Amino acid sequence: SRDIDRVNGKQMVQILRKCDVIMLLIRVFHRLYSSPVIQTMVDVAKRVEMMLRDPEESLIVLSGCGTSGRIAFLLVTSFNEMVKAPKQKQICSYIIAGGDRAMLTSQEAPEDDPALGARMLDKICAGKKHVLFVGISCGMSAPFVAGQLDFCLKHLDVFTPVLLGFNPVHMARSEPMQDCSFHFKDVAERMIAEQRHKKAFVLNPVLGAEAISGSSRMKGGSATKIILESILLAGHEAAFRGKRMVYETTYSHSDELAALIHQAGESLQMKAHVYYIGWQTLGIIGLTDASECVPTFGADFDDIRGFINNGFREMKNKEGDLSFLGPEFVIGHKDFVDTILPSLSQNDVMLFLFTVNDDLHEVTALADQVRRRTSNLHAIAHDLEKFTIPVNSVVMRQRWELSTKWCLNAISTGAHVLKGKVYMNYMIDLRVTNSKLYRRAINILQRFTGCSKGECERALLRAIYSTDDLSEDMTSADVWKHTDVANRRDQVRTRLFIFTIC
Ligand code: S6P
Repeated sequence: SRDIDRVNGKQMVQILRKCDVIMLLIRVFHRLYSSPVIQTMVDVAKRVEMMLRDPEESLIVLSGCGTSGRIAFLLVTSFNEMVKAPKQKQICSYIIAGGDRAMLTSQEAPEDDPALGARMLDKICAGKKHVLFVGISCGMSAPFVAGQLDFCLKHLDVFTPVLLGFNPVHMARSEPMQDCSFHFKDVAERMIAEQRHKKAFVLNPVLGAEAISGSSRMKGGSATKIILESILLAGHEAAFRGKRMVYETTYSHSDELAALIHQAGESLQMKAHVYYIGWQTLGIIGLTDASECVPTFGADFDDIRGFINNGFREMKNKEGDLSFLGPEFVIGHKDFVDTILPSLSQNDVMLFLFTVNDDLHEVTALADQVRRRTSNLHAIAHDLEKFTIPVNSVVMRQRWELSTKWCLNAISTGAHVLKGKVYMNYMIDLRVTNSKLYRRAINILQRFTGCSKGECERALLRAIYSTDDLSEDMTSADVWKHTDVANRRDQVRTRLFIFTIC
């Protein structure tokens, strides 16, 4: 993908398509090499079954930061819907670092806090006798998740921890964590040791690099969804077969996708907007994709925005209606009609996301309203035609969700590439708001300047502290002190950009 910043939309879709197919080959690859990955999935699926047999005393928790937490939320929503548990007895629960607001806005700082992760997990599991905990960290790096796994390892009588990530354990992060005596790699190694007694599980198939280096919202997020769905449904054979069909159906529309990338790219370049209007879980996929553009490409929250039918009522998130938190949290279709529609222009791209199972009268009525203001109106609409083998409606919806995720990831990534937010395949418009991003910023500077690590770190610190004369206090401070300063500067709207002049 190194040339992704120089190709047209059609070639971009081909590059992304090749990256996504690697995920689908995991199963073939691991079977060929009789990998333990499939066995581990079966073992974890058995634990899910045990939890379902004893729902009163048991809980399944999916947890992660950023995209990993958003995927956890989506999976939990679908799964609880499938088992139709009444709200107070939900068998499956999610944790996202930073709380529900992190579903719509990037909250990078809590990702660095292992104690916070452990506290949130402890709270949510109060009174449960058996907890299956799945900690998701694509890069095997998030301290928040490490803190939770460590907590589980100390209470193996109640917890069965599972680590889901896409790096080998020896490449897990070994950097010290805030107020903590262990690092991520320590925890991953302890998990491996417990796996021998089937008391803990590490699921870490290798996916290869992301199309945009470090943008784990793409392949990492999709693989998290595929793997956990397979486990939760305890039917990984059928699920994988279905996913391949989704892949073929989605990418058979490469020309239309390329055209949408160009439309969206042009809009962003004209400082216009892209609006996703989604129904049900496709609305959640739209909200997620839109909110991730802020940390991934340094976008403004209103460059690409998502809206869902019935707003927070449809989201059914734990903390309820968050619209009082600010404009980023205004997400209902009605809000779109009241606040955006009156000033919608021909340069804005409108993208409707729905399926045959949605209220098509409602879709048509909204489309008619939009058409009065612009003809730049598009849709990703799913029907049943392509799928000849009958499957239940939950599996069908999961397939529509994955297809929509792939389309939106391609459109938002492609549009930002065209806007110049990616150099080669690096996200160069980066805010240094947690330790992972701090390290990434230094690596990017090193990669493109050829200067030493020390020189690049000092350059970064000079930018963070806005001074050419770094004091001893500044250079010797911990990483989280630096990211804290960078975060606070962001609050006064001084953004810290890392960019390359080429
Ligand atoms: C990546 C996204 C980030 C990550 C988050 C967690 O595209 O912007 O928000 O999801 O940093 O990463 P990980 O490696 O712990 O899943």
